[in-house]
Amino acid sequence: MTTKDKGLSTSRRQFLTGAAAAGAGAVAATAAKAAGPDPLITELQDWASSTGAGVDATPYGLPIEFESDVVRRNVEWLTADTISSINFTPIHALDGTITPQGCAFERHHSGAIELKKEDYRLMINGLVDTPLVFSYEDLERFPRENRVYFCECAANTGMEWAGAQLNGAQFTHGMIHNMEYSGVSLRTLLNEAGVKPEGKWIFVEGADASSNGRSIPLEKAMDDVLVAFKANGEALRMEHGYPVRLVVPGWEGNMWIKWLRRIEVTEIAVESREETSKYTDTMEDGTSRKWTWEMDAKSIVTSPSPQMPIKHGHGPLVITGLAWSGRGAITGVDVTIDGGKTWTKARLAAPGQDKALTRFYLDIDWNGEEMFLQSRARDATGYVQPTKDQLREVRGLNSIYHNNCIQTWWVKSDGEAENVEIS
Ligand SMILES: Nc1nc2c(c(=O)[nH]1)N[C@H]1C(S)=C(S)[C@@H](COP(=O)(O)O)O[C@H]1N2
Ligand SMILES: [Mo]
Repeated sequence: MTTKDKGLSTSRRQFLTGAAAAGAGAVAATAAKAAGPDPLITELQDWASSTGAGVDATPYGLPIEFESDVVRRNVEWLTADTISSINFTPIHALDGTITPQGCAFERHHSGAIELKKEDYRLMINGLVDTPLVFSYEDLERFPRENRVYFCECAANTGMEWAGAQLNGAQFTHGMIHNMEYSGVSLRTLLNEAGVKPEGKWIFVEGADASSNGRSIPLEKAMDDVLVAFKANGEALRMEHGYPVRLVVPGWEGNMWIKWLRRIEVTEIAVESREETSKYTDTMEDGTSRKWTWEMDAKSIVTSPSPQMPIKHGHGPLVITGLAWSGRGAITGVDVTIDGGKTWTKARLAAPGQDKALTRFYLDIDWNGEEMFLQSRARDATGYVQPTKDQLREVRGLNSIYHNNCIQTWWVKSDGEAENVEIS
């Protein structure tokens, strides 16, 4: 692959100069058009013959209408009830690493609630020296931090255990978003209340009807957890927990309590519904895995993919995707186009960040033959993302949560792609 790679850059150069000189091959269609005068170049266009929209037209801007398909989507059979439900981030159509709030997946157990800052209260009670209640304004007066983290629902890719099912990266891997959070370290607030020596856990709950209560070991609570009120620079959107949510870096999305209402310091874990009957995985022998908090290293090719077919024919092709790990930074991503026979190191757009999405690229010269496209992530602990078969060997077939297996897209010679399994 390495020697082939070197060849690629040459042919890429030839291709690009060829295009400019109206060359043949893959560029035939473009070149034919370029042979005659292109009205888009030679004629005065509407958008240049009159003035555009004024600065008062969009006090708060929305994406341009031509991008109206870059939206959250549901899977119908998963969404019989839209109140206790989930939708998916259009990861296939995004680039970079930051997820705009407007299209970041949502997961609610009892719908998104409207909670005003004035009505917001956060209580810390239980095994503390001084039980405390904070208003929103109180929280704003503690030293603030800014950090970027991914939030992945434990059920992401959960529909793919038994076989390839959903046709698109948005549906197979879109229960994830990655934002820059501004907020107060939970450690700061816990220290303000003073945790008693018997305090070993916290139980966190939201102000919504479900409350979504979860237990978190004190060690994690005192480590990198944030009480966040801004995401990507602006207030949290209602659906992401306005005005305040918990950010639990690297750990399953269910623990990221939205509309955060109460933190109780306890001696033992509460073992709530969300950590017993839900968010546990039944193994082959009938026992259940619990406390599976960390999200294992995972990656996905976002393009080409079923919702992002190759439309430009053979020649230069940008393969891109995302990688992440709940155990730290991504240190490498490999990509294969032949179903895992040969792997090539992908280029990371930036060095992997702690518990945040990493964008990768592989620039190839596609010969127009079908591909079995996969990506494989590696994290700072040395852990390597497993194949589907390897994961099933350990976990069996009764799981829903924590499916971090390698995904395969079958890209056909016409550029269309399909979700498949290979073994
Ligand atoms: N209060 C509250 N917090 C909650 C939930 C909820 O229903 N209520 N859902 C949880 C689940 S299962 C996930 S995956 C994440 C999703 O966060 P998002 O809606 O911002 O994507 O929020 C978590 N926090
Ligand atoms: Mo979730």
